[in-house]
Amino acid sequence: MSIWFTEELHPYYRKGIRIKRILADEQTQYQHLQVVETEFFGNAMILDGIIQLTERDNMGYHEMIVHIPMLAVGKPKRALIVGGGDGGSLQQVLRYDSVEEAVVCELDQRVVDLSREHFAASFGDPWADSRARLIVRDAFAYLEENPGQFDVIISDTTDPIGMAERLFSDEFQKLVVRALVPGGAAATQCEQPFFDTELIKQIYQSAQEKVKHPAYYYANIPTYPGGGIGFMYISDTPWENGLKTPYPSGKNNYLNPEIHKAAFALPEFFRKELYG
Ligand code: SPD
Repeated sequence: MSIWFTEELHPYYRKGIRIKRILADEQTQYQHLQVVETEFFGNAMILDGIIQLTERDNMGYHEMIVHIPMLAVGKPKRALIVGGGDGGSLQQVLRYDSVEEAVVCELDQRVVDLSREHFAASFGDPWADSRARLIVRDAFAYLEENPGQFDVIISDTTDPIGMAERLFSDEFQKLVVRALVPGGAAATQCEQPFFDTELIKQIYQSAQEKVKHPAYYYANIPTYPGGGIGFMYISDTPWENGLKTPYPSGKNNYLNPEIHKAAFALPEFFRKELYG
């Protein structure tokens, strides 16, 4: 079998990848979950018709959403991953010897189960690490109950559609900031400068009201719309602090010191929109 999978996240833009076979296809309690083997990108996870990750290009996403806040904080002890049931962010968080506990608050147990089955070659089994704790629960409720608990929070979510829309709200951001220890840092999945300019502006403005050093940064991921995705860094600690921190053990495949700095450089049209 060889078929094209076409994704239409925006009504005016489509992209496609060629698929060799379907490895899993089920309707969970929350979403349509597919795992496919692709022609070029290795295995891919698709949720409600939207590509979440592929084995070949997920490193840009997971290394950047995790290491930018982790390095800025220095020696993070407790980290929270909101979403992230695939284990990609968890794998990166656990590279830090300083981490004593990494909590993953994921709504859909099936994302965890099918990822363990189909992405072990890429992510290993981070869940087997004694520092990892999975909480299958709505992140809003969990954050409400856990103020001042985390050095780093990573909001590794789907796109702002349906039930995930509120994870991009001011209310959610408030809870994230409240759940950080003083000087802690968060990074949230923050979409695409060309397609989501207004949403990113809103999220940045919200962050400006809550922390001293919010900033937007970007990574190249060919299987996401526009070839990449951005993140909002949210902290009273400047992201630049991370430039001086040694990398954790293990291998980076995307992040290096040049990428770390360059990720915060924005194209002029977008820089003006965001920073004026
Ligand atoms: N448009 C796709 C955005 C996907 C963001 N979530 C990725 C989850 C990987 N852990």
